[in-house]
Amino acid sequence: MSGDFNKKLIKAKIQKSERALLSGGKIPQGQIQGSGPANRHGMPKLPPGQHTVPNWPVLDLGIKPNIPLSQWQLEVNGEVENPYVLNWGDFLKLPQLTDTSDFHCVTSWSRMDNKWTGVQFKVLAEKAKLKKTARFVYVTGYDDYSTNLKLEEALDDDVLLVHHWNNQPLPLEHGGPVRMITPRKYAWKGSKWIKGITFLKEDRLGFWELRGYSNTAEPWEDDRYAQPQITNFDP
Ligand SMILES: Nc1nc2c(c(=O)[nH]1)N[C@H]1C(S)=C(S)[C@@H](COP(=O)(O)O)O[C@H]1N2
Ligand SMILES: [Mo]
Repeated sequence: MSGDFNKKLIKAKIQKSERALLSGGKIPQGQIQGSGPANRHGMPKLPPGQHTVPNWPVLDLGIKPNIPLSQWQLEVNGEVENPYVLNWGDFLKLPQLTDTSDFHCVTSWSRMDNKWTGVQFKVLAEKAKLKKTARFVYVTGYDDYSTNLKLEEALDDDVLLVHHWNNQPLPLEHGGPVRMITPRKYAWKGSKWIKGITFLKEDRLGFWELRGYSNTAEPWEDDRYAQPQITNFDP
């Protein structure tokens, strides 16, 4: 499958993050102060350097895996007492939540007020019965994408594995049937086409975290880029 990756696109993104780092890690158009009413996280609704878009752009690695619901599985494992695999029916039987939140892409667009329906990450974590040693989370997608979070960040109330967006099934190009969303982090921290969640003792960098995106990824701190540890795509 790795032959299908859009290496040109990945290379261009790495180069962009390297250039941005040279200019201080901020995006070149400069700092725009967030405006609008404070959201429920006590922050301006729009993070610095972001602009809102009415549409929803699609970003991926050049692959859009099409997983039939009959074959869809989510595997949860690692530093847990109760590792498990869910099929589609199991997933829908978990408590479902509808929540409205914003989506901030590192490339500077934000799509505000998305109505999401899905399962809270923390529900999946509780079901797994975390060991005390679980401190980090590593998430993988059906396209072999990966990303990572601190456990406490992943347990935020608004971190969801969503299957509906604005009352419609999540479109394939946006990660359907199920993707993760991380409204308080840049959007690359939420894997589309989610396949696996592993709880870890130590942090493990994901696809973009290895290739020049910030590990902490704080939108309200304009925290976008970091020194890349890998500069090519080498699966
Ligand atoms: N599995 C997977 N998840 C992914 C990505 C990807 O390439 N593969 N791209 C990330 C990036 S960089 C962004 S900005 C968002 C884009 O989500 P969207 O295409 O729905 O806008 O998904 C993130 N999650
Ligand atoms: Mo992105």
